[in-house]
Amino acid sequence: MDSTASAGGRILLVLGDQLSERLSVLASGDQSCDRVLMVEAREEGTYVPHHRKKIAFILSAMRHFRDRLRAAGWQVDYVSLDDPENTGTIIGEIGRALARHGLRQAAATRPGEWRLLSALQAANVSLLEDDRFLCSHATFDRWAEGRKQLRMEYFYRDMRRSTGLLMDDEVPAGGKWNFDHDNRKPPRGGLQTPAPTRFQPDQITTDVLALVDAWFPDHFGDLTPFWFAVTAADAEQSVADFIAQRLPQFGDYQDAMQRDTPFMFHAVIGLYLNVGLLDPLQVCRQVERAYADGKVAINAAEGFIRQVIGWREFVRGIYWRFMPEYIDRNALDHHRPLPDFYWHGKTDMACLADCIGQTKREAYAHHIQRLMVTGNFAMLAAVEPRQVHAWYLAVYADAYEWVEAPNTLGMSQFADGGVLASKPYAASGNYINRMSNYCRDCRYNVKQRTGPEACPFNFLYWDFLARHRDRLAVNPRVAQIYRSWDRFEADHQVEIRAQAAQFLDDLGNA
Ligand code: FAD
Ligand code: DLZ
Ligand code: SF4
Repeated sequence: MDSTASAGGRILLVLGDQLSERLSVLASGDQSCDRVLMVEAREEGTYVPHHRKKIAFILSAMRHFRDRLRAAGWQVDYVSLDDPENTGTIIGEIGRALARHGLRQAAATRPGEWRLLSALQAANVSLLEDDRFLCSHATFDRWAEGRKQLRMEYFYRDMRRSTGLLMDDEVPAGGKWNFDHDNRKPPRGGLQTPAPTRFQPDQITTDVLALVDAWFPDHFGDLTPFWFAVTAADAEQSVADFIAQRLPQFGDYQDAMQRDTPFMFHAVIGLYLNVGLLDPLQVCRQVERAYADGKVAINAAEGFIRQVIGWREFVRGIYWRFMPEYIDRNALDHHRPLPDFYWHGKTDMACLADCIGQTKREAYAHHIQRLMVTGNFAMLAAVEPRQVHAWYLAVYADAYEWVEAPNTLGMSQFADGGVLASKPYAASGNYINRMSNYCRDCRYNVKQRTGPEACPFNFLYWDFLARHRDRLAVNPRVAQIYRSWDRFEADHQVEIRAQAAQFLDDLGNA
């Protein structure tokens, strides 16, 4: 029992992304007098207009978890979305639950978002650490303290040492910390990719789908077909299938994109990790075992483990260290509205149409699609980072602010001015052409920089660099690109900038 427990019992709040039986607030509880509270809250579905499939996933996983808790002996108050008494907010429901049971204390595991953290603090809910992560806030702060720059690679090495993952005593397995260099194969010749395991909706999910359809009719995204796992057992099955079928090629094709191939060789487990259906260390140990058994090469195992114990933990550390001001950062002073086609996918740019189309269907895009297509375009088009952030938070089934915001504002928009990334991930159409087969079927010509057929990523890229020269040219990693710009004829530079200006004007009026 934790020190805040009272003789009369407490309300133990379990949020929709806290569906782990070893959650700290449950570990602190007493089944004989405490009551678990789970709430389907309209506000949580609408503070950004979440994808319909994402809402259905969370609510169905919550209902399955409720049943597990009850089977394990917990008394659970579960407030469904259509309960006429439901106030629609987590805080409102904590108040009602306290009154209903004549209790005075409520406790929760710290939520994954500043907004809810402040609300729970204001409501006097006692908060426990979320120890499902491998790096605590205190450990991250100790690591970050006094460093001029926070770079994932060094953080990751410490995480390898502290977890012992892929370590031969003090030495990294395979002799190197990072095999990223081997993980850049383009999808030449068309790749056959085994799809993630699809689960049939059971009665609970079927009921939730009808509820979400009725309650969120105007939200973005296709509700069906719905095939996500909604229990820990099924999520574990997904991991086993990924390791057997896609992990062997995960490393090689980690950055590759192929039209109509939404999942490539990716794990598609972020959504399960982030709600607690999977344990990150356990998944990494399974991947490590596949390497030890000779089933996958080091570049695949290391590439995967780096994402989970490196990037995932690193961005969380950044979020909590720099919030609340982080969310409003706009280092490049970008103010254009998010183009409408981000919500319907209708654009002649084949890469964007494919990435947004699959986002609408699946609530999923893999990392390079998020970073180098939708993210890259938004940055080149000078879209306001907060609007980009709200879009990413809404549309992906794995999106929660602690992980989404640093990826969007820091990695993809450079809005944090370089806290997370050493330079902007800006690229012309050339990168997309090298790493995908999108350009082949596009109405634009990726080889042209200006003119009616020119790929918009090309003139927008050079215009972006020209606009931000004062800020970016001082970075030695970017300076060399300006030498190419300086070699362009003055007329060509003017042409590029005029075409970019016209394109962005038209975008605003589309
Ligand atoms: P895989 O590619 O198979 O990777 C395995 C796991 O590694 C992922 O499930 C995830 O847990 C972890 N991982 C990989 N890259 C990252 C990363 N950069 N940061 C944190 N964890 C990572 N990830 C989210 O979980 N939620 C988000 O809201 C989110 N928003 C993003 C927004 C932008 C603009 C960008 C560029 C990236 C974002 N990511 C986010 C990171 C990454 O794109 C997703 O984690 C990944 O695509 C999830 O698919 P997967 O499970 O198939 O991952
Ligand atoms: C994202 C989400 C949604 C859509 N719905 C609920 C809900 O009805 N009840 C709930 O407890 N949690 C939900 N969530 C997850 C919360 O928004 C999440 O806990 C916070 O954003 C913190 O990460
Ligand atoms: Fe995208 Fe340009 Fe290639 Fe078209 S030509 S798919 S817009 S990168």
